[in-house]
Amino acid sequence: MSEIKNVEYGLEKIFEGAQDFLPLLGTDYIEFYVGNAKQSAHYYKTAFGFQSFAYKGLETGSKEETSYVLKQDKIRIVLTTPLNSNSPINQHLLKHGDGVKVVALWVEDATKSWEETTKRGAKSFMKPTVEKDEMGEVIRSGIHTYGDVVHVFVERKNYNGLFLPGFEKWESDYNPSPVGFKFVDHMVGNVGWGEMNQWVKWYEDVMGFVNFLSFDDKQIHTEYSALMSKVMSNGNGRIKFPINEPAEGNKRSQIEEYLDFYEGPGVQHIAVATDDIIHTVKELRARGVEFLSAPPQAYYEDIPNRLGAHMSIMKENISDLQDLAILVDADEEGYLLQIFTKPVVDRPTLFFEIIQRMGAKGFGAGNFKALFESIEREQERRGTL
Ligand code: TYF
Ligand code: FE
Repeated sequence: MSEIKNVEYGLEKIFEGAQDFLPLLGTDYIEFYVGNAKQSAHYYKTAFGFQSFAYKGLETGSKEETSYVLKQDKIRIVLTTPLNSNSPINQHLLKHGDGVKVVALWVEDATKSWEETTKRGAKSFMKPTVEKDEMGEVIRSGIHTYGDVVHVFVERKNYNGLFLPGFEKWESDYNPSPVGFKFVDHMVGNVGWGEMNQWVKWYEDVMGFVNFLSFDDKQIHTEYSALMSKVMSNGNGRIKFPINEPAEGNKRSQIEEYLDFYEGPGVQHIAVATDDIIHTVKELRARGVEFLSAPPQAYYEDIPNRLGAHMSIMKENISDLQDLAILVDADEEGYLLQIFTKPVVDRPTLFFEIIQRMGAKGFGAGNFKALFESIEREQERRGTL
């Protein structure tokens, strides 16, 4: 069912096409605008094993907004809420509900990143701005991308502080253990009908990314719904942004459902890497995280067949995977294990993916059918299919 655009994806070869006017060192942080940052922070600690890291709010002199920063290995999330009705954050909350506002990227030079991208057509969100404290200085700049999402470039080479000037260390007596999240593997954006290719071109032209995998509606469809997806990557492969758009099907595409409830394009899912998905998923389930339901028995029976030669290197026991509803897929280079949470907000919008790559560089195309059927079972329950 899945056809991979660049079949021999020796990655160096693919990334050769990428431009290096925007060298990216990694994901710096992901900022969510939420209605109640205190309660969201408790949820991300309790349920997802994030650790208390930094804070700004009334106590630190921040009068307009409160932000909690949580960390788990290389992942930093920032949960921000407005403290009064004048804040522009309210507009975002009113329209979208809780969601991702900032996908911040770690760079060597935030000024150059802003200049290179704005001169290629990016709309500025934030001019290069120096923020200082006794630990040094951070320079940030930002550009708008799809919907109300922005990319902020963060330069921290002259900074030894914890997070950013203005934040204090957040010490808490409540410290649930981590669940094994390591880093952000990819972050996916949903864009409007017919808009995918213009955003693909935007990531190519403005950010120097390359399109390294594509899935069209002939590959990605079930009996009911369809979508199209193209994966964009930067030159070193550390930043991967798949972009989805809805396609015409017999019923409402999950992407259309997202666009209706988010009231526009936005971040659909954040995929976090673990090196022990069985442990991670057991922990998450024990802490109340809800996942999409498992595919039928036949899916698990077919795994040896689908994995072929990779079966001999597979360490996990199929019945453990089935018990936890974990999905498996393989490509030329290895296999991968993945699972998807139900939406983590009340609107059917943002969700998380947990992924363990055992050599595979793909996105689980062999799982799309089973995955989309589980999503449709949820849409059916919500009456939104
Ligand atoms: O990121 C991906 O491409 C995979 C599969 O609505 C996927 O995680 C694609 C579209 C979608 C949900 C998951
Ligand atoms: Fe994904």
